[in-house]
Amino acid sequence: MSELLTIGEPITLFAATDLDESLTTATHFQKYLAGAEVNVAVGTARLGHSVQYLSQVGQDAFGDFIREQLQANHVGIDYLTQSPAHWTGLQFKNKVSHGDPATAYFRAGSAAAHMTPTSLRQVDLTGVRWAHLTGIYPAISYQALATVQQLILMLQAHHIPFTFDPNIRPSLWPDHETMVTTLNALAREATIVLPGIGEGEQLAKTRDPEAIADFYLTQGKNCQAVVVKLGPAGALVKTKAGQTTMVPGFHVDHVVDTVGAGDGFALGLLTGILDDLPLVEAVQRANAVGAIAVQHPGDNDGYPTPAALAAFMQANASSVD
Ligand code: KDG
Repeated sequence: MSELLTIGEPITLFAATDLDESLTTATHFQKYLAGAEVNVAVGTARLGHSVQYLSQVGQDAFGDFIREQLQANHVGIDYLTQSPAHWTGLQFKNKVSHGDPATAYFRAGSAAAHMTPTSLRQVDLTGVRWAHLTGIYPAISYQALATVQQLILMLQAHHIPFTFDPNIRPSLWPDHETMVTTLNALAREATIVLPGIGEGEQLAKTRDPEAIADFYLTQGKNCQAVVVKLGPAGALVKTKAGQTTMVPGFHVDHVVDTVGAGDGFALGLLTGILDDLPLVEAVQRANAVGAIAVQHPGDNDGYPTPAALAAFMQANASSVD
């Protein structure tokens, strides 16, 4: 079995190549592998750790594309099935010189949305050291949510810790209250919660990073630490033992695309944990992978190899914001 297990919906992403055109006017697109948990899996494998990605795609050209891309990126696909009855999810995004790109999803009723708790029957947790869950996959259908809840029970039965990144996607939820209640219920089970500052504002109803951390540390059943992502400023870490550390981010001159940076942060942290780094050093690595990610157009194409990560951290040690 692999060190890391994650579950999610893989997406075939078409990213516009013409700058500052809307999705209506853009004419040229490049095809990429995407999906929040896919990104984490790809980046984790690139940093030399074994990972299994649990999902379902359609028996269509894009499902084949995703399977091939995962294999090419050394992500384990023991638990990737292809359904003849449902399509693979698609996403489009434009290319902008400033801010976040516009995105459009075509994923309702996708193959991944049709997984159920019985899809977990074959999963062997022997040797798994950590799992990573996000708030995107449980948002896409009731079956997906039930599957995640079942996986959490299995992880807990095997004493396998897991990170939870809320990854708020309001358009995937029936309403705001359901989103907040469900994401907080999932976060309550996690070992480490990774909210962004904007997510904390919606989920914990405060913009104070330490108060966001306290919200999850107090509510969590097994929460050992909360890492609040503060964008270019870095991240605030607070542990159950009460230790609070502000870990500054790395300066980036030119941001190409912010999508995938949060997943880069998560995989930096996860690989740091798998490498037995102290938590604050794992968060430094998380900041570095996030900073590298924003300098590339696809979600995960910019994630570093161990050599590229070491070179970036050494070269930019003095440029922390
Ligand atoms: O975090 C990156 C994701 O936003 C992207 O890959 C697609 O899964 C996706 C989503 O729902 O936004």
